[in-house]
Amino acid sequence: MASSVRGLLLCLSAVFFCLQCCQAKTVQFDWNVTWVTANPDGLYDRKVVGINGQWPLPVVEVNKGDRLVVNMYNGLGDKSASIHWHGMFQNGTNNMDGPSMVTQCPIVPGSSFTYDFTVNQNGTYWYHCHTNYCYPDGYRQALIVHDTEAYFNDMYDEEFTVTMSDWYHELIEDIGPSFINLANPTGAEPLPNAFLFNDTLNTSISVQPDKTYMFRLINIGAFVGQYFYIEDHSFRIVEIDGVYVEPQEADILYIAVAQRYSILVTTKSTANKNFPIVTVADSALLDTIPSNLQLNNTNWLEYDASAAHPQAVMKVAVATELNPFDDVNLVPWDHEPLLPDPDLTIDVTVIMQDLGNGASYAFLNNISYTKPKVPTLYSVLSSGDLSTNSEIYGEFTHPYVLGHNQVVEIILNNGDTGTHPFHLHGHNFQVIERAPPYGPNFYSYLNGDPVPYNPSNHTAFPKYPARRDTLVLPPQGHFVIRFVADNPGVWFFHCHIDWHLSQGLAMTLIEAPQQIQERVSIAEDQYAACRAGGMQHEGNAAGNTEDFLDLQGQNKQVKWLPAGFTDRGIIALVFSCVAAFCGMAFITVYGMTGLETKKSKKREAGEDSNSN
Ligand SMILES: *[C@@H]1O[C@H](CO)[C@@H](O)[C@H](O)[C@H]1NC(C)=O
Ligand SMILES: *[C@@H]1O[C@H](CO)[C@@H](O)[C@H](O)[C@H]1NC(C)=O
Ligand SMILES: *[C@@H]1O[C@H](CO)[C@@H](O)[C@H](O)[C@H]1NC(C)=O
Ligand SMILES: *[C@@H]1O[C@H](CO)[C@@H](O)[C@H](O)[C@H]1NC(C)=O
Ligand SMILES: *[C@@H]1O[C@H](CO)[C@@H](O)[C@H](O)[C@H]1NC(C)=O
Ligand SMILES: *[C@@H]1O[C@H](CO)[C@@H](O)[C@H](O)[C@H]1NC(C)=O
Ligand SMILES: *[C@@H]1O[C@H](CO)[C@@H](O)[C@H](O)[C@H]1NC(C)=O
Ligand SMILES: *[C@@H]1O[C@H](CO)[C@@H](O)[C@H](O)[C@H]1NC(C)=O
Ligand SMILES: [Cu+2]
Repeated sequence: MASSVRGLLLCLSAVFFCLQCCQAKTVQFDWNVTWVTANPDGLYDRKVVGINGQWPLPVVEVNKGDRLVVNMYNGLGDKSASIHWHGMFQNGTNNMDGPSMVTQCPIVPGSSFTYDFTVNQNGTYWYHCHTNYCYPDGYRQALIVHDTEAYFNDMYDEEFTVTMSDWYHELIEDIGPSFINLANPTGAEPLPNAFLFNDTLNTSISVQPDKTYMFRLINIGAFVGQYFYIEDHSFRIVEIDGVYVEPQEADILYIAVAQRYSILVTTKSTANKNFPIVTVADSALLDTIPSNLQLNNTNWLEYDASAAHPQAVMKVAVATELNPFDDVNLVPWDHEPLLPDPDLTIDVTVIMQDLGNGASYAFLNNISYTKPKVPTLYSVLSSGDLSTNSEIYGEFTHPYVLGHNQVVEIILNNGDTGTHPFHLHGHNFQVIERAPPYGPNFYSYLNGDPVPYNPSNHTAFPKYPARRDTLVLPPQGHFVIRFVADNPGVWFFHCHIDWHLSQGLAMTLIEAPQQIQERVSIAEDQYAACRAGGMQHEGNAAGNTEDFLDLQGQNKQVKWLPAGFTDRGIIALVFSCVAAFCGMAFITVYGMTGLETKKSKKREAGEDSNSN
């Protein structure tokens, strides 16, 4: 009896599956990626990465179940590229994930690569270049997956996609080299010149009274998180990073780079006013705030185009006093319960420190991610039985081999005074603990030493933990996440601040390598991309195809400072040189004037905590 019922159910589900796949379509694009000129902030014309001569880039929209095929030709002439489909699990298609030297070779100018995968997820995503730092030059845009079954479909009338981002006037290749540099021992990140709202400014979003609108909000920036609110309107959060959540009333969000929120906004019944949509850049991330940088921006929920469009009245003097909703408290719509105690725990601590060349780097447990000579996925595929031995992936890719279907816990402690939005490829994860929480105490751990996670003294874990793919690590605080290793692949775990990624704030998870070997196959054009760039597509991290345990010649992080020589020493040295140099210049010009050198408060505090 029971088995015949089961048989019937199986049969029915097969029929449904079939119906679904018959409706699914292939969405195909040919993208010729070239430089074009744009001026989104009205302040400066610059070269940006365009697709088929166009910028802003096309928003990609698919239905759940569709196959997405993007044939990308790199027509930039002077820059390699690749595309990461941020938030896509790439289950069975790890080779389509996009990060250079993790799952593929960079696509050099003049060559092509075809991304081809099926989308079996719902919600709000984005795509961006994932080779060195290439996305801040404009190579990033929204990716929307429509779901005819979403529980909130009948709760709104119309939807809008809205991105926000930081924006630089200079090409990243022009500012990058002076960032990781002896002359910048504090690791001060380059300052953006503007903050864009949907790749422009001063936008009016036209609405009607007594209606509900869904806004898909995406921070596609490379560095700065933004607060978001609409004057005199609250809203309901219904999705984060592709995970539907129980509707949750809120009025201020903090959206870190790479995070997404879908919210429902119900309009007022009267339509004689327009209301500022306010975005405020998280100035706590900026080492200095130039007087001409507009941190807060006003756009409008426009009820009446002919009425006034007032500027926002700022509620607080500084952004950090805004009190955003804490995403840890969201409950996924699917009520996936707390995962059991982990089979594998990865316990890592973030620090920022100078290495022997005097430049500032970022570390997870003293390792600053340094790319291997062979993409890690290709090492998995060429190493046979040795694929389960983490040594072959090289010490400086910071590899962890995960067993198939293990429950994995990552404890991330922050020995640094900055916030770091961490992203895991290939999964979303349960957020089981974060301290300090969002709100007035978010910076409270800065009053003392960093507070690492203590497994024997933590708050009760949520019954149905929030899940997402990018989570903010608080200054000097910690977070703990869990996921099931049910998606064989090589997955990058990294800070999504592109500057910090370039400083090495990343590690590599090699999930179920034997299952990767069974499931993932590489198309010829993908290996061809390696050959076009003169790179190997077989071997260990050092490119050794004979002896996978011989890592001689692997890429290594810069050597540590000699014992006794501290960051502080370098900073003092550099600043005294700068001061002396400036001093001389001043003396030349003015005869004699005092000079104040502003040190980064952030780094000062950071060093004290590094020695624990
Ligand atoms: C890409 O666009 C550039 C500039 O318009 C053009 O010169 C080139 O032929 C195009 N390449 C391909 C493969 O379409
Ligand atoms: C946006 O509005 C401000 C203030 O009115 C104006 O100075 C600026 O030029 C506008 N920018 C763009 C890109 O429209
Ligand atoms: C934001 O920009 C995208 C791409 O240009 C566009 O498709 C979308 O409609 C814009 N959103 C709004 C609310 O105007
Ligand atoms: C995706 O959509 C389906 C159907 O609407 C829903 O049941 C499922 O919970 C959604 N997945 C997530 C992760 O929210
Ligand atoms: C808003 O911007 C103005 C001008 O950039 C600045 O003086 C002010 O401090 C900002 N307020 C917040 C809360 O960021
Ligand atoms: C990092 O290096 C320091 C100094 O060499 C050492 O004391 C510490 O234990 C290391 N930390 C980890 C997590 O390996
Ligand atoms: C446990 O954690 C709480 C909150 O962080 C702290 O106040 C308390 O002192 C801790 N207790 C022990 C025994 O460490
Ligand atoms: C990947 O697919 C397998 C089935 O092939 C499934 O069991 C697993 O849950 C999926 N994992 C993710 C993260 O989608
Ligand atoms: Cu970071």
